[in-house]
Amino acid sequence: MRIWGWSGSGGEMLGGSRWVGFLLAWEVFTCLILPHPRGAEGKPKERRRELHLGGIFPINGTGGWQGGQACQPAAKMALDDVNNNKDLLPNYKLTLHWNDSECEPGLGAAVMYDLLYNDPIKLMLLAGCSTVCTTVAEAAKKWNLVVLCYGASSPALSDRNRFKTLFRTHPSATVHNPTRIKLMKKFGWSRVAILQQAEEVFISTVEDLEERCKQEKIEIVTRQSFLTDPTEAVRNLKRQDARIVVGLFYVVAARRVLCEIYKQRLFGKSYVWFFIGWYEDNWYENGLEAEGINCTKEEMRMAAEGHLTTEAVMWYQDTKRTTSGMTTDDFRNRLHAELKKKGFDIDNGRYPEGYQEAPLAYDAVWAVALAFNRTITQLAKKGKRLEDFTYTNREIAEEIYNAMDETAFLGVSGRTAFSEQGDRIALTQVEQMIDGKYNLQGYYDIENFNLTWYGKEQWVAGKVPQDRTIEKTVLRTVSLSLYISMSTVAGVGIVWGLVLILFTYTYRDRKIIELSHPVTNTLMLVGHILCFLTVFLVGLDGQFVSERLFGVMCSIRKWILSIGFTLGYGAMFSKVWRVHRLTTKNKSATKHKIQPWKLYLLVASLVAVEVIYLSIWTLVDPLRRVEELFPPEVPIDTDEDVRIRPILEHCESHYNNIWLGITYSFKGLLLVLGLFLSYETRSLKVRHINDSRLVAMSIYNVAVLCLITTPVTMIISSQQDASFAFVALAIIFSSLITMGLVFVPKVIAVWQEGAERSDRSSAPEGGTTKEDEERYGKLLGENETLQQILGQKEERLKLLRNKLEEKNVARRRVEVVSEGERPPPVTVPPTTTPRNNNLEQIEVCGSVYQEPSESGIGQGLSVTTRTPTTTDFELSESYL
Ligand code: ABU
Repeated sequence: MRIWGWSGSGGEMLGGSRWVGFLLAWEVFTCLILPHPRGAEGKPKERRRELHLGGIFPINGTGGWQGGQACQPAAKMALDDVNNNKDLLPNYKLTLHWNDSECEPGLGAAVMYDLLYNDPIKLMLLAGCSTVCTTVAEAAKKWNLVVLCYGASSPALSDRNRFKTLFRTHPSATVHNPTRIKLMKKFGWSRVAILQQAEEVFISTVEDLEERCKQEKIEIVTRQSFLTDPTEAVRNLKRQDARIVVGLFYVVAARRVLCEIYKQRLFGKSYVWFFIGWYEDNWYENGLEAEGINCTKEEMRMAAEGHLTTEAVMWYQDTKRTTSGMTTDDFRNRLHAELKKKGFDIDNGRYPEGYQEAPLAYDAVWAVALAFNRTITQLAKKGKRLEDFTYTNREIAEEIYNAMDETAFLGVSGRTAFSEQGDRIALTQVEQMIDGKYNLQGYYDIENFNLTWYGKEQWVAGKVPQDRTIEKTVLRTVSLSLYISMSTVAGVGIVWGLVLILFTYTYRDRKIIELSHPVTNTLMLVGHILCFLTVFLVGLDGQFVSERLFGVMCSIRKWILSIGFTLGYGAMFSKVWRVHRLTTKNKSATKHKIQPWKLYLLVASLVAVEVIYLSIWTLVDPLRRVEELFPPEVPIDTDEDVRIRPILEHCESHYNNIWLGITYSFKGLLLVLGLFLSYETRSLKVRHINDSRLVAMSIYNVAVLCLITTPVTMIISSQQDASFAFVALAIIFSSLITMGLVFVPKVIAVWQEGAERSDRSSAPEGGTTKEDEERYGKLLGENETLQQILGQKEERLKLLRNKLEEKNVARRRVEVVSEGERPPPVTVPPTTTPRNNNLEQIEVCGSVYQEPSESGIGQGLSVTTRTPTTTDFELSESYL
């Protein structure tokens, strides 16, 4: 490894420790052989003693901070200036021995050991790049060496216990954090993310930032770190919907991050990136090819547009002359000249890395000179000399340390002094990239919490980006047109129900109404009206009622629908139930009239059970308003950075499933039982419940609709329109069809009766009327008469048969007595009556029954008649 250095006065390059001997020999030669150089006054110049410094500069590395590119020329300038300043270190000359660390801690340590294990003894070390400074500063104390870092921002270096002999002219990276927090508060960002390279400098900065965010109640939504490849970390930021991101990384990593930002489209109006401000101005365009970055300059520029940077102010802002005698502009001009000599295209804005920190390197050398000056004075008081320092001399080391601690001067980087932790106190500046160039936006004085803001920031679309996607909750409500149409139909149903109640009451004495149990029918109609009413209530959602009222509405509609269903269905159920009971009883029982109270009792029992159940439900675990949240949706009709979070109101109890389970089990059982009874009694007509078959049909209709609707509405409960439409249509259809089936025939019959003004009434559906009754009685009488006639005829036949038999016996006897004079035998001709003559036709109840004769042979007629059962039932064709 080569160690390069330059002599403070001449600046010529020397290489390696082997040259030290040559140097000494040259010194001896010049002192003894050559004439002494003369001062201005022509006096021989006193020979200047050399004070040696060790320098570690990051220059040619591929990662980290290669700030030595500008800092090394700046340090050389400072060395020249110090050595040329006759008031400073008189009779001494500072010499710097340095090498490149490439910002690699391992290489930096090797450079340090080379400096320390090779003569001359170094009085102090200068170092740059946090990772190298950390290594060097931790080790240097073993050699009683003070380390001064001109380019290390790691907050970790502020630990005095760990880095006992460290000073730095570079401010700690923590100075950015108050500035960042200040800006976040200024722009109303309370949700931020952090993306960092996995280096101690950034880790410790982030720890400090997290602490400050916590104090200021700023949420850190995610903290992503990466070693070299930021791809996944940037993707994670996108997944977490990070909008305001603080990025902490060295410049090479920054380019990779920026390219990924472009690929993930994490730039533009919705994003703000905070970058570190010490990258050179055109950092995002440099080295793209060499570093294998897969983005064009234009893409990088697009991604970089609008980002903010924070940085400690490293250039003295005033025009005053500094301790070195230069103004900031003088320094800049000289530095530019030096850099141009080194081949940097400064005129075209091509600054080397470390350009920002160059004043810090310059001031570092001045700080050393000033500290040595003070140390020499202090040591002189003790009769000691600075040049007598060895790596084991703690006394001189302490003097150097104390002198450094007390050093304060106005440098080209501003006022240079060191805190107790050896940190530089500095102002921070904020810049924003606008049209590819950094624009100064303001300063923040972290000591006085004073933000100077110029208000020149620019945002895409002219609006400060949001720290998150604003989520607007939108209540999903039933479509108004659907609600109105369903409610209109339900309203018609209610009116129709009321008309039918009036009709039933008005014509309650008509046989057709009377025999259909008008009270039960009225209960049925009331039930249907309540069900229609529920259609209005089911559609009354958040667009009509407040949240509190919605909860009350839940219970009201539950009660109304349940009671309505129980009345409507219960009334129908009671009819088919009675019909079925009658078919299973003996004939004598069926001869009695049906007791209406039995129907009412059944309906009342069902309603009572319902009321008890609903009361328990309402008291124990009442229904309340529950919100169902849907995944956020991106609105298509707006440019705003919003997402819509739909919510849907439901009525639920805490133990909803249990309550629904009980409800559906009970009602399901009732429906299935109703279906069964309807099927069983499908062919029966009962005189005293003349509309039982129509009611059975209605039960089919209601049961089928309920059994389909209930599971379907549970499945589609998240689709408010479909769900409402399904429930409403089920209620409307089942009620209207039932009302149509049961009541329309009655209305027609009554209407026809009234229109014809006739005594005869049509019996709808073969139902029994008054005329039927009379005809039925007449037929019974006829039947009895016929029975009597038949009995008489039977008797007569029997008599005739007996007589015939007797005649035959007498004839045979005559033949036996007069055997000789036997007359020719007499044969009785066989009966030749056609078969159908053996049948007697009897009309019963309008039906013709044909029964075969018991005696199909012989002359006698044997007629068996079947007496019709005089029950209330008649067989009829099945309607199914
Ligand atoms: N401003 C450059 C800091 C470099 C570093 O801390 O490593």
